[in-house]
Amino acid sequence: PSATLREDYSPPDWLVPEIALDFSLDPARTLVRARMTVVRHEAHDEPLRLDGEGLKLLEVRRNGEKLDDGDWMLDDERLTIPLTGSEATVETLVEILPEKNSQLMGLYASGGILCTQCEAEGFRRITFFPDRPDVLTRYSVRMEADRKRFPVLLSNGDCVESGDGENGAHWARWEDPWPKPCYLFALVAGDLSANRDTFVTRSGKEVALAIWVREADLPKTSHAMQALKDSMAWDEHVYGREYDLSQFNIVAVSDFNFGAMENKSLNIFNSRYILADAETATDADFEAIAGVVAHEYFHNWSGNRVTCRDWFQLSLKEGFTVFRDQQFSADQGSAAVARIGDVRMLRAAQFPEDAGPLAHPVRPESYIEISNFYTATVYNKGAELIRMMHAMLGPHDFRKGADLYFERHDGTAATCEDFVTAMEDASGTDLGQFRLWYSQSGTPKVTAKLDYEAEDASAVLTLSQTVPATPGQPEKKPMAIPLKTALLGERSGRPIVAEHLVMLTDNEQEIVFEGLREPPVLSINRDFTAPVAMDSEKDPATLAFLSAHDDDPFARYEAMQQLMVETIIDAVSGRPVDHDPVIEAVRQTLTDPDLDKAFIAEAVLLPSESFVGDQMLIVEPEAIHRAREALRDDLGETLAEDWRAAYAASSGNAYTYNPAATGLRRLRAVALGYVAASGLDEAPQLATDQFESADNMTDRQAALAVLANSEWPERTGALEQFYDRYRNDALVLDKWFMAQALSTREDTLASVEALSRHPDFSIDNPNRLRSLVGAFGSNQRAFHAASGHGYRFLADFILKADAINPQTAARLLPPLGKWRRFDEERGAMMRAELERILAGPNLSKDVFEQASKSLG
Ligand code: DPP
Ligand code: ZN
Repeated sequence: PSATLREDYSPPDWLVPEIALDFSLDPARTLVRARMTVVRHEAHDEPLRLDGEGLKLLEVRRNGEKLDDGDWMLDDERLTIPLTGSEATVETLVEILPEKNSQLMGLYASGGILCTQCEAEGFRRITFFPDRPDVLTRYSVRMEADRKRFPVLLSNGDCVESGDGENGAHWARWEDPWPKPCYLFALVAGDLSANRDTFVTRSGKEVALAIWVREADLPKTSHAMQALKDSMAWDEHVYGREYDLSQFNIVAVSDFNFGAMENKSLNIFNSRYILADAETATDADFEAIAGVVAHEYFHNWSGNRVTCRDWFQLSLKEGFTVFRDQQFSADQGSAAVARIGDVRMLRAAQFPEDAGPLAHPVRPESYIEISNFYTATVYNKGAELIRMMHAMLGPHDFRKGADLYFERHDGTAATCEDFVTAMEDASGTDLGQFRLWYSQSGTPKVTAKLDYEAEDASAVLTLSQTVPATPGQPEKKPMAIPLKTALLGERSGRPIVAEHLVMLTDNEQEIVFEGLREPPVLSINRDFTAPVAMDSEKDPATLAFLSAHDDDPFARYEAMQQLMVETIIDAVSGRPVDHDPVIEAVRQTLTDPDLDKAFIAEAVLLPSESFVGDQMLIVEPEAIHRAREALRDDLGETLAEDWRAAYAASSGNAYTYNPAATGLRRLRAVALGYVAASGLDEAPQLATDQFESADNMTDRQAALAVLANSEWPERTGALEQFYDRYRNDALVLDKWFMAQALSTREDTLASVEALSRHPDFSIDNPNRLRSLVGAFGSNQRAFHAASGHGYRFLADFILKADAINPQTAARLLPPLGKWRRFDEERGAMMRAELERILAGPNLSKDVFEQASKSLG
């Protein structure tokens, strides 16, 4: 397979201002007639080339006239039609087989519903078309289907006509007035019921809202509906962006590669990001639903009104939209806790990517399969880039920049460069060096050292940066790194130099602070201003001080995390271990009455085993597990009374969903975990009671997780009960698989292997596959079992899944790419599995690219 390069971009030869699509829908065999107007774009002699994949071509017409086979050319990827003149009408008729479409790209069937997924290159699996985001087209869509099986027919825009057909069929015609790239096309046909509502925009236009699900799921749609209305209001209020059509539809389906898709006015969602009620969804699920509903809605401006010129610019819409949904979520509850969550996610998914063989810039230079670039780098690091511009420009100028960007590029396909230029022009800030963030991959490493001169009451801050070599980028230039910085007084614990933005732009830089009233302690990269790995050479006492006193909640959390990580790494490395500073810091935070409960819960949680592993040159999974468990047990035992008290204080409330209540449940879950670690006799009973009497899924799942990690005899019964209770609810059953796949017990690998033969396991459903096999790949201890059987298990599944759904298969692969970070035996076994995958028959481009780069 060959690579597509960013530098090879050239504008389309032919534009398609209009298309009329006519679907004769049947899951077994669907006919698609496409009539498009094509217009020559600038002067050239190129024929019309239309992308197509897996289509059975039945007919081609040019300007109304049927063409013979010799008049056009067809290969695996393309239909080529010679055209003269500057404009023509081209018509094709193709046959597709939705029921056989297991890739879930193009038109497919999910639980009796016909639906589409076109981003990035799925439209070519529906009809022949120039499948690239810089071709913007007005769509008119007619569809006909059996009325009984498919009573609801939806597409983009508005339904302008409908009626009855022959033999029990009915039809509808939808028109979308806004030209759009084909990846935003959508169609749905099915037996669906709607939760309907309305939203009145600030200029007084009424928008009809509907969330379409199976009838039995209707009661689970109210949270998503509220999130949609909140998002619509938020985007008007914060970005001045109003909705631009008279209806907005969301459809939830059970089989979906992504979380959701922002098709113009017809969002299609993975049901896990729509359906929720107290009994079946956790607080984290509720938050994720609001975040994804907001994300897809925000795409209407950042993605749809202004789209991407080519797929190398994916972060233009994704980075900006993730930043927007993060801002939205921060506004819904505790901003500090939201920020901690963003960073946790970035560090769990993006930092390892940036440090491994699949590292790529936020704006990649090349790809073999674009589906492989829907990554944490493009999304989450991309969002951090937007956030840094927000920090450098300030909210006022950032908004001016966003306004200018929308004004300049509305209705067009733009680039990341266009976005940065708009920010620059609106604010007068020079972002020249900052642009390197788009082209250089790798997480910059920043060291910060503060030297205090008591005699002249001054201090010198020495900052330095290095950007590590990454695949294809051996040499790096210094980046422009914004760092919110303050100095705290060592005696008072108060800020003595107020927070301000320091720009690190050279390899090394010195900053002098004068007039210091007392010895200073450095607080830097507050609120995680820049996505860097910070080494500020602080001793445990200083970290403990900051974890108790830093006035920036993120920095406070960060100091505690660092203290915990260093303590665990000391133990792993065989250095003398002192748990006391961690225990004391946790005690102070846990018992601080002024702190928000949700914040306490985040702050006292130990870093994950994989995060600790990521900080080591060579990861030692067993030793990390042991050291972390030892610290957990010590924390549990030494602070047993405090955990019991925190548990009791956060218990006994009837379920409600609001930030205060979710904070209490979060702390309760964390406290239960530590009570379990304390070895208190009552722990199994406490967990079992919570499991059995919970009036909501957050508490029940938290107890199940503790039980699933335990060696207690109560474990088996709890897992059985959970299964019996929820066996008919696919989304909850996913949690059951996941709790076992994430268990830190010794026998997890064996139990995951057994679960993969469970009658409810299915490799075809991406959610189920991810809940078992995906979760297992992220379980450092189990996946890296010294036998190598974890590697073999994952590789077997990647090969099996690749034959069904290459996109989803390829996303399971990254854990194997970490082989350089493990000892020789493990590394060799991981490489052997990658090689076995590469030797697989009929390997997809998706898996080929990930496996070959991972070996590289
Ligand atoms: N559906 C994916 C997202 O919203 C791709 N656009 O991020
Ligand atoms: Zn998105």
